[in-house]
Amino acid sequence: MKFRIPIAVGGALVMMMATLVGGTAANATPAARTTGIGTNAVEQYRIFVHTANIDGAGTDATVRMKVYGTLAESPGYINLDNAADNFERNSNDYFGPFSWYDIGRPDFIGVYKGSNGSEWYPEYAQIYAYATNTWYNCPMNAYYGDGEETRWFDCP
Ligand SMILES: [Ca+2]
Ligand SMILES: [Ca+2]
Repeated sequence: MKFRIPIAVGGALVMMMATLVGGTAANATPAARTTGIGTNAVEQYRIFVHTANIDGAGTDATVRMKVYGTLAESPGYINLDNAADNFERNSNDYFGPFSWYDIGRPDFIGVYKGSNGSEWYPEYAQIYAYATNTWYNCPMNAYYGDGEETRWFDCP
């Protein structure tokens, strides 16, 4: 797991300290819609996951994802679920849109799989940022066993 040290200059440091005292902006749930690009602006994102076309790759387990960006992080681990039977073999699952404080460029993701479903083999995930109209690719090619597990993947 990687940790980032925020670089603050002058007033930005004061604002950051105020944010830390008053509540963590990066972890609060944004109320507003898109207001522009930059720290503390609220942006919209979508999450895409492709499960591999391999025998037994699909699962019904709970899956959650946290997106770590160059500016901030998604507000905790986002539960990835919709009306479809998600994370089946060779399936494409789209989630969102989600409103988060601007995370900058997606850097890496943390992906949690619960123990309430069988093993899972996701091939890759993509994070879509409406602000830049860009899909950011995060290769996974990871095998999750039956148990509860969190793994991290770069979005190069
Ligand atoms: Ca499923
Ligand atoms: Ca579902």
